[in-house]
Amino acid sequence: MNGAVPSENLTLFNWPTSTCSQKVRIVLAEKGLAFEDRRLDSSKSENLSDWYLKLNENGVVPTLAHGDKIIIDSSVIAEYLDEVFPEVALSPHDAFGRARMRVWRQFIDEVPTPAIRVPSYNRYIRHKWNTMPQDEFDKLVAKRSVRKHFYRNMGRDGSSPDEERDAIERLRETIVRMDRALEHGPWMVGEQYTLADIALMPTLVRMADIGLATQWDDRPRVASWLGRVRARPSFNKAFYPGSRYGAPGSHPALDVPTC
Ligand SMILES: N[C@@H](CCC(=O)N[C@@H](CS)C(=O)NCC(=O)O)C(=O)O
Repeated sequence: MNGAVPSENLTLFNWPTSTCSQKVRIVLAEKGLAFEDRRLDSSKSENLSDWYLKLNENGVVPTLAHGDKIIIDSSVIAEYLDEVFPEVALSPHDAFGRARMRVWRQFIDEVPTPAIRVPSYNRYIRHKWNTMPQDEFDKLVAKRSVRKHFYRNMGRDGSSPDEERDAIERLRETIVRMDRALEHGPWMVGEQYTLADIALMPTLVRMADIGLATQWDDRPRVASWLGRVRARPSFNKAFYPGSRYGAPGSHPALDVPTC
């Protein structure tokens, strides 16, 4: 439990270091919603257990249970929470503003979210895999659904230098777009802090934690945006000790088999 009695019958199945889980934890914190924090054991691949696959056939975290309703996919969960608990609004009130925010959602889910996996695995996680016998690795990969091909392509040794370069290029493209949008800030879609800010934050925190903060050395608007999101009370609630790589109190990298 996250220090409060769940008042809305919300349970979040997640794990500390997952960027998609962090996104939903920020939404919950911004809205002041109490929830049961059900942390899956990623070192035991609990996300692939039969009981969890019944909740989320993709075998990924997070999953939200709201009473007997099950919602999957972090962007969908974030919008669901914003609709069902509108008191603290995290979306613009006008349709055009919401459309601009959702353009960010599409871009984030397509570009930086898959890109950040590559340096995260290469720099932290592959050390877990490359000491594992090949047949054990193959079995774990075969159990996966949506991530099977990513793991198979990556193999035990991590992604190739070309793939890492491409991923960093996509992350850099994200920073450049953010910088352009922040000209009309202070937030990604203007005056209001929205789900677009929340969805970007875990990727930038991860970039900083794995040595990629230099990507915004020449983009002071992005650096100050990051300072502003980190100054919000929701930040420390969502990024508690043990939920970040390379940060004080961080999760021991070798025990983290997934990002
Ligand atoms: N589209 C999903 C993606 C979730 C996702 O990829 N979660 C990662 C952790 S950040 C995961 O569970 N990976 C499991 C694995 O690699 O086996 C969402 O946004 O919730």
